Amino acid sequence: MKTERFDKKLFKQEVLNNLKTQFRVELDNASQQQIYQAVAYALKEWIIEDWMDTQKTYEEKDPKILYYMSMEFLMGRALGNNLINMSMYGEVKEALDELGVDLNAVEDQEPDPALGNGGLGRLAACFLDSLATLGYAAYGCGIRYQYGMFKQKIKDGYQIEVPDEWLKNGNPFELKRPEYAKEVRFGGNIRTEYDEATGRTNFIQENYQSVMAVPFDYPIVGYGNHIVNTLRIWDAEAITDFQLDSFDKGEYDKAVEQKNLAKNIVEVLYPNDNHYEGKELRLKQQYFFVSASLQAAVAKYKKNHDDITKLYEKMTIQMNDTHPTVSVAELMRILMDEEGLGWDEAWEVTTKTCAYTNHTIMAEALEKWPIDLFSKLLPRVYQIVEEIDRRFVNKIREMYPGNEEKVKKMAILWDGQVRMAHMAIAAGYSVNGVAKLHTEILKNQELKDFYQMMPEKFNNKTNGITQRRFLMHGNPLLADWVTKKLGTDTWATDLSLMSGLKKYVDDPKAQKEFMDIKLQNKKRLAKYILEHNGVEVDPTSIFDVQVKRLHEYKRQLMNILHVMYLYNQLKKNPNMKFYPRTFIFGAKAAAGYLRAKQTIKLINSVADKVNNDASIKGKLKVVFIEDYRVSNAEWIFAAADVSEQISTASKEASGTGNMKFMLNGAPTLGTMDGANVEIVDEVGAENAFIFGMSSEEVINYENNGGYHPYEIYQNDKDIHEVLDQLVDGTYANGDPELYKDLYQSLLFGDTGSQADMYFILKDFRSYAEAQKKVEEAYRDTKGWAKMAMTNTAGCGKFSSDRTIQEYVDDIWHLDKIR
Ligand code: 26M
Repeated sequence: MKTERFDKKLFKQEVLNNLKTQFRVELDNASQQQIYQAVAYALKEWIIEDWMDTQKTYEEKDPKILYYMSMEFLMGRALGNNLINMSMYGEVKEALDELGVDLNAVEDQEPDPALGNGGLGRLAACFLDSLATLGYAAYGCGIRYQYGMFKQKIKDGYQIEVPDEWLKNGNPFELKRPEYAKEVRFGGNIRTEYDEATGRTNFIQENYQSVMAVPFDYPIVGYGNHIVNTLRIWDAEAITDFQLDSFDKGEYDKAVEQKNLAKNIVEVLYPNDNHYEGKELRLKQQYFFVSASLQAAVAKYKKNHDDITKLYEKMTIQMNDTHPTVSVAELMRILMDEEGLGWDEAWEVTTKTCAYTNHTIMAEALEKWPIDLFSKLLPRVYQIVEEIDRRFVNKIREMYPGNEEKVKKMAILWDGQVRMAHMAIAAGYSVNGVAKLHTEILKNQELKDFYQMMPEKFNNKTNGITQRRFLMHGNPLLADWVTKKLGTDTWATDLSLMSGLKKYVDDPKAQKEFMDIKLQNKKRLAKYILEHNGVEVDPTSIFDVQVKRLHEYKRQLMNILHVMYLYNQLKKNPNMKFYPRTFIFGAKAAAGYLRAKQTIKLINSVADKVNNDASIKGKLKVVFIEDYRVSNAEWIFAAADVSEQISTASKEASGTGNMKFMLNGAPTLGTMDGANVEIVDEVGAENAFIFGMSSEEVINYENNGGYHPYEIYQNDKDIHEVLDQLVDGTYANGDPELYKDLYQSLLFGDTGSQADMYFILKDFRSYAEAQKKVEEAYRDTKGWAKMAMTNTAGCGKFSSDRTIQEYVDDIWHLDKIR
């Protein structure tokens, strides 16, 4: 099926044929799902050729390979994206039109592969897209969860979690590779045995349980370059009877246990974002995919190379947060126990191979495994961690003689715990943060001692996003307009060209075209909202959007409190000057995060009340979009006027939604946090609405025991009123208890935690003022168009292509394939 040019007739034939051979149906009788499958399989035939060619080229050219290790890949739908990257979207749309089939409806049949929580997982997906597009040999390595991120239903305003059966109808794009299966061992004990012949001590794991890790490969299609990389995610299968040692055969209990282990290990993605819980199964997941991936990577290297001590010349491992950092010890194990290297040789290879990215400074996200859990599950790996720690502590003592405070702060093993970040930093050749401010906070606060000891390891890599999905696919109207204005479509692989739009920001015709496209996209979203929420929203109102995971530090609560405040004003003064506004929220809360769930309920309660109050004449609407995910995100970004990025300064490592809004022409309403700082650098303060405390101020308060929100409550009557409404039943059918916890958390805190830990009341006034400025700015139609266009024109830096090129230049040093 190798064709430089798309053959429409052939493609249609393929689709009809697939319907017949797979489902025994003619087009007229086929369900939409069957049509989706038939189209996807037809496309796969096109992809496979490029996939095989790419892998053959890699074999021949022997480039250095990146292994991007991540517990999460939030890929989103593949069909439309693959069509875009293969430059086949328009033609396939036409082909299907001729068959009387609507490509949009077909795309809508694909379940969103949601093997990720939020920012970290989506970043991994953008990185894979950019790596393939730039022509670098790379594997994404992860887990093929049976159930990805839960589907969110809203019932009576509450979040309900529904299992995500994304594999129910099979997956046309995946390829099972049983020939690369690897065994992964857990538990048991380690027997040491002196080997006379080699003079070495062997470490033999006994009485363990094991599972087979079986990889499934997904094609990652580069844009317009025929390069197809691989996302390799591992499924678990039980070791079958005939694979058991003869000694083990007949051990019925063990066979059942191993079956359960295999079933449980890949069952479900933990739906926590930025929050660690010391669950044994989670550690099993981590070791499972790390061990399988590294075994496969080393085997691949050995196929074409003899000298294992040069491994780092041909492969590098990027650890996406601490989740896969057991890689460090597992690579040491493979190099020593299986490849026969001594400690020093193995350490040199490992420390030249592994690199670590930090994505958060939230203390509750740091992974610290209890030693007894860790050592029982991974007895040999734990021995290695002990030795890494012993040597690292020696090094600390050498550098800081007599300073046991340093040991306490930096040791890997401390207080009965394995501190995973410390191991990653001790062993990694690179440690990076994900935005300038974040990296500075790492260097000067969170990881200060490590930075002082090993400054050469630290570097910044500001995040980015792929314009192929978030503009070309998500906003085709704007994409076409940009191409027309720039006279080229090469911004698809060079987003810096967007700056060429700057010359149009004052051009009335261009302004009108730009805002017209925004209106079309707002109408598309309004229709979606009507269909899904039964709420009518006015496409000419300001679409003010906050979509992201629900977390206290992201302050969705501040946003909705501000809506309550506006509503109070409108009620008291129905004729006040007020530009119609639609506040749009989308967010999943971790299943066990009560305060986050209460916030969702509150948003929905406010929506109910406000949307049904005829007295405010529809000037204010509130919408909570159910099941926020990659596919509906694409539409939401395209339709947004205002991008809410309102985290407590210092808490949001980077944010990437902020960049997707900017790309689509929505100015940022935000704090000086994460990558917002760099967005303001690019567009200028006059093209954003910045408010609130700086990160220094926040950190200062934190170091001095917080502040007194109660004083604000007493002195500010509007805030007083809004807070009282949390406990007087206004939004709770008279139930004063429903939002009591939210109220308490703001004014008094819990035992052991500060009142209003995220400075909501402290920043409230400044937020409300910024919101007023938004309204004023929006009234100035031309001024707003200019501001929106300036954001789109200024987004060049935030392509993940730029980010990946920086990782390649400064960290990975990969060879470019042409
Ligand atoms: C940890 C332990 C157990 C279960 C789950 C976790 C866990 C899962 C996801 C912890 C953190 C997780 O994600 C963190 C994350 O998404 N961080 C975000 O990363 C983005 C990409 O760098 C940044 O843009 C965001 O600012 C940052 O919050």
